[in-house]
Amino acid sequence: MDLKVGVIGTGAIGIEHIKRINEKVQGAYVTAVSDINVEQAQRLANQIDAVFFETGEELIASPDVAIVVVTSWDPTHEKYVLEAIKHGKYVFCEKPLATDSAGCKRIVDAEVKAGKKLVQVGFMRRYDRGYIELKEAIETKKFGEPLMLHCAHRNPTADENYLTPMAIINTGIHELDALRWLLQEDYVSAQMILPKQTSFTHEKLHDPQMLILETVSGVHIDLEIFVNCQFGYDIKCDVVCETGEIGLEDPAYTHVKAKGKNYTKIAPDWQTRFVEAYDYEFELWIRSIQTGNLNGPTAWDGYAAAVTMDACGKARDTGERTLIQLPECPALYK
Ligand code: NAI
Ligand code: NAD
Ligand code: ISE
Repeated sequence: MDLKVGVIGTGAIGIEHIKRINEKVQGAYVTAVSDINVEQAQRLANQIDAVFFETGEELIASPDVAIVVVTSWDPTHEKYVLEAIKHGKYVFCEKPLATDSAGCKRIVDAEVKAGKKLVQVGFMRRYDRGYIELKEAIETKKFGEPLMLHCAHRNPTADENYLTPMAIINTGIHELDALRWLLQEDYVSAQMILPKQTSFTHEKLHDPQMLILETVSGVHIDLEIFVNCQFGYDIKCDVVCETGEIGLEDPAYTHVKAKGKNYTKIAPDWQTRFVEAYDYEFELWIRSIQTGNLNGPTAWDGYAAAVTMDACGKARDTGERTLIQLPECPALYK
C-alpha cells in the first residue's frame, strides 16, 4: 500500500519534494500539507488534492499521514521532528536537523528513548553520483590515503534574510556532513577566516567565508563558502591522495561550440545541480521505510554536523582554532 505523506513547509524545496513524491517516486503520495503561509499552502493543497492543516502538529497527528517531511524554515525543524517522534512516525527533515547541537541532542535523546530509528536528515550529497565515486576511491585506497581536501560551496546570490552564521548553519552544513561521510572520520578542530568581502553582499553578511577543518587522522580540509558569487551554483570537492587527486566535475550533458568558444553550462541553482541526488534520496527513503530498514543520514549524523557547526561559530567569533569533541555514539546508531 502506498505511504501517505504529510509535508510541513511548502516553500521552494517543499514544492520540489512534493512533486518528486507525487510524480517520480514509487510507493508514496502526498495527502497533507501545512505552512504558516496559509493562502499559498491552501492553494497548493487544492491543486494536488491534499488536505491543508493549520499547524504542523495537527498534520503530524492526522491518521491520514503515515510519514512526515519537514521542509519549513531551519528554526522550525526541531519542534516538528520531536513531534513526529512522539507519534512514532518516520520523518524526513531537511538540513539542518536543528539550528544548534543542543537542539539536535534533544532529537537524538528522544529517538533513543523511542528505541527506533525514525529520523532521516536531508543530506542529499550522499546520493550524488560524483560524491559516491569520491567515496569509492577513498574507501578502496585507489590513490593511497587521502591527505587534503579543497572544497568550495558557491551560490549565485543570497537575499537580505541570509546572515553571517547561515554560511555554516544553512550552507556549509552540507559539507560538514558530506566530508565526514566521505572520509568516515570525525573532525577534531575548526578554524574560520573572514577574507576580503565582495561588494555584492550586505551589512549583515560576511561573504565569502573560509573554513579549515582537521579530522582525527590529520586530514586537512579547506572550504570556501561564497553565496554571492554571481556566476552560478558551483560545488567543488578535490581530494588529494598520496598518488593521485580525484575531484567533482560539474555535471554537464552537452557542450556548446560557438563564436570562437567551447563551453559547458554551470548549474544555476541547487534544484538543477542536485536533482538526481534528491530523486535518489527520496526513492531510497520510501523504499527503506517499506522494508523497515531506514539507512540514510541519521539524527546522530545531524547532531555530529551540528557540533561542528557550533565550533565553527565559536571559531568565527573568537578568530581561534576551536576543538571539536563528540560524546560516545549511542548504540542505536552504530
Ligand atoms: P522557503 O523559505 O522557500 O520555504 C520554507 C517554507 O516554510 C515557507 O513556505 C514558510 O512559509 C514555511 N514555514 C516556515 N515556518 C513554518 C512553520 N512553523 N510551519 C510550517 N511552515 C513553515 O525555504 P526553502 O528554500 O524551501 O528551505 C526550506 C528548508 O529546506 C530549509 O530548512 C533549508 O535549509 C532546506 N533546504 C535544503 C536544501 C538541500 O539542498 N537539501 C535546498 C534548499 C533548502
Ligand atoms: P523557503 O523559505 O522557500 O520555504 C520555507 C517554507 O517554510 C515557507 O513556505 C514558510 O512559509 C514555511 N514555514 C516557515 N515556518 C513554518 C512553520 N512554523 N510551519 C510551517 N511552515 C513554515 O525555504 P526553502 O528554500 O524551501 O528551504 C526550506 C528548508 O529546506 C530549509 O531548512 C533549508 O535549509 C532546506 N533546504 C535544503 C536544501 C538542500 O539542498 N538539501 C535546499 C534548499 C533548502
Ligand atoms: C540551501 O538551503 C541549500 O541547502 C542549498 O543546497 C545550499 O547551496 C544553499 O546555500 C542553502 O541556502
